Amino acid sequence: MKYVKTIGATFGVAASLVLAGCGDNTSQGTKSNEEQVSISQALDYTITGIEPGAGMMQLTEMALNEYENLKGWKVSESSTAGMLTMLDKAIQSEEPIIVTGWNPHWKFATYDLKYLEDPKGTFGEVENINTIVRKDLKEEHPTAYEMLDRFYWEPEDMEQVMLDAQTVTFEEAAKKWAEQNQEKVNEWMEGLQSVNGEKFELVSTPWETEEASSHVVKFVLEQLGYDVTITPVDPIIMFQAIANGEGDASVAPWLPETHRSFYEQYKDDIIDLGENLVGAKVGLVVPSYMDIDSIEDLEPKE
Ligand code: PBE
Repeated sequence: MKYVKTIGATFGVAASLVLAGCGDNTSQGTKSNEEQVSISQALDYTITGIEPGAGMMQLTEMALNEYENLKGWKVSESSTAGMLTMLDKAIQSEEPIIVTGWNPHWKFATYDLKYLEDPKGTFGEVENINTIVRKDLKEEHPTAYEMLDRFYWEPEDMEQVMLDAQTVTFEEAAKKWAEQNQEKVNEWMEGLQSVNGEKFELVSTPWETEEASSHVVKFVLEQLGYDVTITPVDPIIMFQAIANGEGDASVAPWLPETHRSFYEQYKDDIIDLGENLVGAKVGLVVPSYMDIDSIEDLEPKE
């Protein structure tokens, strides 16, 4: 699917003009024309969100507090699938929409989208995905600990698994990736002592990015002889489970911003093995045909 960048074909042209090339406060002078509906009004001052437990939802709430021009705005709770349906519907009719978005994600390949500039840096610049393990993992499961410590891949690797998983299961997509990237997988396994069916609990979150990474790690740990379970939970529960030892490890924390508050809360009770991926991103995302570029182009609700 490819969407042509035109200005407000179905959404009023007046609305686009109000915001076109505006810096701060521009709508003030144009209020006289009652016909004009700004993008902010058309959106009913609402950002389309995802699952209430997502780190992104917290960040978006923070943005609503930090940006004065977002006074009176709200973020709607939904699900990732619900948000994607709303995004698709808006794009089909070229209407405005603002969603909580992130990379890696196929929506950027499917639609023509852009991140709104974030001058206050609420959503951070680059996000990383880290590996965390429970405190006594190194002593109890040295092989798994060492493999997890070595686990590191690129956004393109994760995207490959996510792309394949659109037609096959994540299990199969992860296996295929591992088979096509033997060299990398061998490095993660090299010299490690195999185990004999020991149970291993990987705690994850429900998003496709984490389905991809968790299934690749599961596959490799299984090659080393572990019996691996993946349990997807809300981000806060993931940190909690590693902190209290109910789960063994997670490759799902997004840092420094997305899961910052959860991380801060549990950091003394977990072992952080550092990044397993660098170059993710989170932010407010809009279709490219929308005539706004920055969060600061939005108007407060009067
Ligand atoms: N996400 C995808 C998650 C983490 C991975 C950005 C939607 C979140 O907690 O917001």
